[in-house]
Amino acid sequence: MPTARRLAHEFLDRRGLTTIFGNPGSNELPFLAELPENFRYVLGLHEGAVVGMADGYAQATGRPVLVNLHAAAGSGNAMGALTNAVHSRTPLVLTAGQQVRSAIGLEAMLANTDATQLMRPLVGWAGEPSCAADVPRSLAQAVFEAELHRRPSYLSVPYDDWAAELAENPILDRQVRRGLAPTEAQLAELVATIAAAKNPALVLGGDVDTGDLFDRAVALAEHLDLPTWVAPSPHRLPFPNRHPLFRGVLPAGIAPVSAALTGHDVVLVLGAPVFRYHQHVPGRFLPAGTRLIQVTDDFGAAARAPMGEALVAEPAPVIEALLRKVPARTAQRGYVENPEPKTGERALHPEQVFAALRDTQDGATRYVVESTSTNSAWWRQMDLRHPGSYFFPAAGGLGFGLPAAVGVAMGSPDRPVVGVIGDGSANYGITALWSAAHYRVPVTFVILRNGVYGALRWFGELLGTPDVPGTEIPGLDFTAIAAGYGVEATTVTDEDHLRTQLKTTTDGPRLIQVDTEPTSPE
Ligand code: TZD
Repeated sequence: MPTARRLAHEFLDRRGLTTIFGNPGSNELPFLAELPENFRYVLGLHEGAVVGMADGYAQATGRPVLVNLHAAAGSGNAMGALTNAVHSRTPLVLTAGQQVRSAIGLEAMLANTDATQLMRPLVGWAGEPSCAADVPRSLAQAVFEAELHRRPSYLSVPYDDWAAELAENPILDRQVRRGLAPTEAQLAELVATIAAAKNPALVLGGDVDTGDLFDRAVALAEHLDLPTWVAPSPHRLPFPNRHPLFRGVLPAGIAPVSAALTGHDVVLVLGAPVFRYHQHVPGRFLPAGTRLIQVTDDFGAAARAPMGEALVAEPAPVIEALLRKVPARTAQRGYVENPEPKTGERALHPEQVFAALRDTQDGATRYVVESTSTNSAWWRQMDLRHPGSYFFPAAGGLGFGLPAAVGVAMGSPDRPVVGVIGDGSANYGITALWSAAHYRVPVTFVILRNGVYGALRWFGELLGTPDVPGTEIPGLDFTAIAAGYGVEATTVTDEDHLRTQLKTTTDGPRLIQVDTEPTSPE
């Protein structure tokens, strides 16, 4: 008779979840024993880095990924990074080892007390099998919950369950698929609304890129000559940022969004919450006379929106219906040039760094960005034309960028990957450098060293609290830190040196530390 472990491995194998990101402890060892040869275990040295790498890998591959955490302590360490995975809707399947069943109630060391409550409200579903015989089904549920809800799930398994001998299990053959198409009537109404609109606009969210709809979104915007924004606080780029129809990233405040959309009678929002505001700037949610229609397959995002209409459906069939049924208008195509980069006085301006990346890196490069005060410089200087070119921490939780760059590079060996990381942000996920070195992951980390928490200084001004402590971080040397983790590194201070460095390639990880001038994100 097969063991619970054998059935679990077989189930994961059949579903293609054969790369496991983890940091193990004693409770997890019985699950990891006898791992089939085609499985790969990617070790991260801290659970924040484990989840960041898994998130990047899952986003790059478009597939659910198994994460193995150690009991309550490892799960707790993972929670900060998990906030990002929740908002990027990454289907991470988190598993954690539990004490043996007889030791949970008496709270022996490493008992995960109330394990199913620990990760709420971040995970969409959390479970612990009620008996060993229910382990394979529970694991299947954890995978399907993550895939169907596009939200991390969590399964805690007592470690004495894995050796239990069980009957063959029909769970191995299950197929669970997702398909949320609108009805014909809903499509017809939407088509009529857009066809009748005098001055419609398009707002795209990260789900458009996640759902492989980047090119179709361009086709739609060009077909209908739609001015196109990216929804506030983007974690992916769903549209080429130098396209003549691109109007930019909508500001993340209530009144500024309303101001930006003024003059449009219909605003079609595809694959985004409405909206992910950040700085609190109260006002009208929408300009007078503007009708907003949100199409999302995220039930929660539709339910909690403060205004507008929502159609809960995948954006893909909506895009195709509009392309087929609304008559074409003439639109501009192609790409517009970037402005001249601003220059720094005492150190490089971030715009000089980004212009150098744009000029030296392959056009298909994937960028994982966690540099918070350089936002406007980034969009002014980059020219991103390909799907899956941009990844940012979706909940603003630092510690995503460096590990996610490793995960994205592991998940897409066919495209170069560059992590653009602030000198503050880099510290939260720094141990991923070791994984990058250990697995020889081809990834370039560009660390922008401005010596401060730049975004916080800007926010301090915004909130009328400019004199706060804790925003200076002098004295960090990432070349020394990188050397300690086994990653080769250099410091550059001038533009020519930066460009020369960026043109060289290696088959493993490397880190370029660039001294930059503090700037404001707007
Ligand atoms: N801790 C975590 C986990 N996430 C956060 N977002 C913060 C703290 C607060 N925070 C920001 O929101 S931005 C920022 C902090 C500390 C500064 C990041 O500094 P940096 O980039 O050097 O990476 P800039 O360009 O200097 O802002």
